Amino acid sequence: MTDRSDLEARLDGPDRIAPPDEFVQQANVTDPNIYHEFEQNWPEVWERAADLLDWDSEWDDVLVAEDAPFYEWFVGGELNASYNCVDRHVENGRKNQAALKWEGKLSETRTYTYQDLYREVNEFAAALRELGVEEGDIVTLYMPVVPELPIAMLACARIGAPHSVVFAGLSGKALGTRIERSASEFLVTCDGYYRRGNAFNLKSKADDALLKVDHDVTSVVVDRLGDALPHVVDGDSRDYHDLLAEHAGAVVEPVARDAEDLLFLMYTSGTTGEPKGVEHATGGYLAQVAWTAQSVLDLTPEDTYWCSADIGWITGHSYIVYGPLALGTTTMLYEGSPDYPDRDRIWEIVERNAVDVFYTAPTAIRAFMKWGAEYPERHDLSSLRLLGTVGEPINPRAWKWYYEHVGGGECPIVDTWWQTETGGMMVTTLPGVDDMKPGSAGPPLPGIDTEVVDAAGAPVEDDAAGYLSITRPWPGMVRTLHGDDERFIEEYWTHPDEAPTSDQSDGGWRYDAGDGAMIDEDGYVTVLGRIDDVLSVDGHRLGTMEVESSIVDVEGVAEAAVVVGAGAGGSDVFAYVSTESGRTGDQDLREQIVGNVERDVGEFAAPARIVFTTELPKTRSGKIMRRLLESIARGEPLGDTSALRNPEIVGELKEAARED
Ligand code: 6R9
Repeated sequence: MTDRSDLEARLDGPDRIAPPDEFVQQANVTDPNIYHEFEQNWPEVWERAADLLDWDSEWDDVLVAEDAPFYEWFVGGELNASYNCVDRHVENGRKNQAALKWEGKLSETRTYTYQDLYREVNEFAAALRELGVEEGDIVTLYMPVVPELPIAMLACARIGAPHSVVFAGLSGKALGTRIERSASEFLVTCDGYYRRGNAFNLKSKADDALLKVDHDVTSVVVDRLGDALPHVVDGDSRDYHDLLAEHAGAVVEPVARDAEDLLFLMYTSGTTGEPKGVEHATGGYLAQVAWTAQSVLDLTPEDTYWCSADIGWITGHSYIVYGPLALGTTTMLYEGSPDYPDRDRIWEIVERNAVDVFYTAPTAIRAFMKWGAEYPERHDLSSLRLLGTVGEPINPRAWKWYYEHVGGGECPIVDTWWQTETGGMMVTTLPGVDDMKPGSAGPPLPGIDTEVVDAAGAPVEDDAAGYLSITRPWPGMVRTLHGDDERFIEEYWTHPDEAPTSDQSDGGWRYDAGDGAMIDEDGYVTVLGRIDDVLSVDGHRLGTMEVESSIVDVEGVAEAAVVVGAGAGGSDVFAYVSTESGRTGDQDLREQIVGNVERDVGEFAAPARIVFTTELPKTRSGKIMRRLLESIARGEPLGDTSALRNPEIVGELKEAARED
């Protein structure tokens, strides 16, 4: 542990912290010239990322921009993601190394070596084939963080069937919509999982979903709960472990997939209630996540690495499953929550497994900070070498707490900005190269170009706030929205004619990230948060519309607006609800609202607090002033309220929020 006074001096000094020497000496990337090299040799330099993978056939072109913004990467190349994440490590003499280490909710543990992973991926791939899954068929996966989830993902990838993972916290209704939209005819789910120690039925949510789907769906059910819940396998369902037994020892040749073939589909929230089916291509995606896992997370095959996200979201896809496994690392899977059975659960797991690299969300860090340093202090965390955060802006205070109390002042922190749509990390320091500035994510990665622009698309000055945009394509980028090319262009892209600064050589299109940001004189990007109606709840992305439309479905509710509160972990959705005249906001209405949101969206989105009001604060143009509601929810100063049509409502809301 670093000397305390030295650490304090470093943290109190100018807000710029150099990476600790000991880290730099062993880091995967240490040459500052890497930025220049990428610049000089773009886009060919991206071959470095692709070279981390084994290809069945070499690509002809690194980038094809002919049909921009439908960019194509490593065109003509062929590879298989499952082969890259599993077989090649077995072939390279590392079959006995742990690939997955799972920590279950009730403190059960399971370890899969690369050989074990190889066996089960092959057996399940054979089972999927037998069930009729063909190359190109979309397989929906609806499971909590159990080993069978990454195994099913890799089995799909092996036979060229794109997966569509739906977060287990989403409702049956949300699952049904996603199955219907993607015309997916196969579902792999499980009987249930534990929530705070109680058995929770997932299969019944999946059954609800299937009732609303018009086509036939064949499902496979994993027995997760044993005797804790009756394991139901009925009708068109098959039992996962029976299928494995039937295909024991089967070997399935990995299918050579075109670099541009769909690896997976991931539904994410947008500004409207309609989920967007983000498509990721096999070659570019895998290259970018492997490269960033190596250069940013600094992973090596010897590492035990833990990303505490849920595999049901992009962070889990890219940095629990594909990135770390492509590099042959040991990746941890954690099913539980950070405070069960106690608030030192995370640190207990880090110590027991000697975790080298830990990656989590600011909302979790703020909860750790609130619980107090005594919890990490109970454990020996000296195995840690690097820390990361993702999902939302991290405030400098939480950053410094993480640096000091978890990293012991000896681990760099990478604050990684990226999105479901970017596939992999985009803006972050390189931990072996760059100084860190708490609160600022860092410069765009080598090969990535960002710009902060005003509403007209012109770049703003240093340190001025604007819209974050990306001015060149990148390998892991979203290829389109499933079945909706038009919406893809509309949502994200500005045409070169309207983008005054764009370089035309790569098609000239500019990607609009939907975030507010500022860039300082060193090129460091500080992300301010979403500028659209998208919330980040407990690290998960959620459209306000999805929740609000579910609330206003309740009889007696006139209008609703949801925001996220101070974020001390767990669901922190704060709902403001105005009622119809004659209806008062009572306990019964509260319960109905919570029940509706749980049913329509999922339990993670259920409001933790509901404030009833006579009216919502609106601007003169009739827009709900969400920023104000957010400040009230967080107990922050309200700022300028002069744009309000009904300023008198503010006092009432503050009062009601205090009482609730
Ligand atoms: C990976 C992921 C994307 C949105 C993104 C932004 C926010 C992510 C951030 C960050 C500030 C960071 N975000 N990382 N904001 N600093 N380091 O989270 O994907 O669920 O699609 O969310 O998350 O607002 O636009 P996704």
